[in-house]
Amino acid sequence: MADLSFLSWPFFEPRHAEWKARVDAWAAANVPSLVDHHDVDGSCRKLVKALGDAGFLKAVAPKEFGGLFETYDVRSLCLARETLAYHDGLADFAFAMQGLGTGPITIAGTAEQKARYLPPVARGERIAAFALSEPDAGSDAAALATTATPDGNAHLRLNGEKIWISNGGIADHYVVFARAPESQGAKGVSAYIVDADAPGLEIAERIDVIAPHPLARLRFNDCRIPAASLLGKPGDGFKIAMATLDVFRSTVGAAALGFARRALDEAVARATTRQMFGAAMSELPLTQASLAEMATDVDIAALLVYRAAWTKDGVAPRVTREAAMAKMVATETAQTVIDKAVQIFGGLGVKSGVKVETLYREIRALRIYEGATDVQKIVIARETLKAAAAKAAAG
Ligand code: COS
Repeated sequence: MADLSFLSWPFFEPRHAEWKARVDAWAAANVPSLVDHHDVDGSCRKLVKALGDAGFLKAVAPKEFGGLFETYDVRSLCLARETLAYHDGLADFAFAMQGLGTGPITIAGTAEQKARYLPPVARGERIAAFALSEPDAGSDAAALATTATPDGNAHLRLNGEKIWISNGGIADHYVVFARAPESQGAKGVSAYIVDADAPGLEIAERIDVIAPHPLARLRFNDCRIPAASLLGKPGDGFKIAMATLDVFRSTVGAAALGFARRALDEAVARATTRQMFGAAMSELPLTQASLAEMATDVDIAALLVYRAAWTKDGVAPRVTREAAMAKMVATETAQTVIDKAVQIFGGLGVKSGVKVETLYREIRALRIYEGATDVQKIVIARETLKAAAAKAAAG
């Protein structure tokens, strides 16, 4: 059982400890029977339905549309992701994507769009996806090339490709970012809700990765969508994407934190039971040094993740800097913590299916998706320089 003392930090209210305990008890009782890592599509469908039935997906929708909070309680999202990730990466994935794939609708949708898409996602009856990245536009998201061309007054045609789309192939809708023809840069981008059965939308490739989950390359071939699929105003798409990532980047850090806590717990259990040189391995100073570094890294990550979540929940509407720091540090430190756990396990640590081996594969993508560590550095540096310039201008 992971250390829960962090729940008494001032970032939290009593309801957060209750929420975490509920998610934890549910995951312990249900996740093992829901997850089959050889059938990720089937597992994710079952997980989404079960998370919906248990009421946890209500955390991704506003109260008015079948959810729990005014918009988001990022601390609750982070606690759910941390806890689910502690149990299983796919359980976390299923929860997280329902949030990311509806974030732009919650942030910028009309009442009609929200009423149509959010309640079924919160009940676990529809699966959501977020389609921003392209073969030639990953970190440089404003360079995306997919076009949305007017087709009469009431329709648009999408043309282009999206890649690394989580839930690609099983989603019921995709939030797709596309630009006006001939436009350039961030200002030309708009966001659209595209139903999975839209004519001209094709799953061009299913992608297998080291920690498998539903993932695809999408192709839009004169894909015809209603003009009413637009989210927000034309040209708002890039800002909608960034505002969505401001919420969900902290939660990626939380998932990494869950993986790291699990690795630390596994390492402690191993080190205290494994005999070496006539004593428990945990008696060896070198093992103790590793455990000390791991425990400290876990707390550093937790402090940054929950600082970002708490700030977003009540202090500041925009947490670009805090979320970027939380995501960068939590994913990087989790990689280090898990690597140390593998080392403590010795040969067993790289045996397929052993928990620390699974964590070793699961953590890697988190340092890349939703803004690679390198992007987070760009974001943090810009925010730091912007703040310094504003201070200088104010005299
Ligand atoms: N919230 C709201 N608006 C934002 C914002 C945020 N967090 N970040 C930027 N914007 C706005 C800016 O204010 C700017 O608007 P104005 O022109 O009106 O001032 C506009 O968006 C463009 O911003 P910027 O000039 O910073 O855009 P860049 O192309 O330079 O952005 C980064 C660069 C690296 C920050 C961006 O491309 C990025 O985050 N890339 C990573 C994308 C990603 O996470 N991909 C993974 C996909 S999801 S798996």
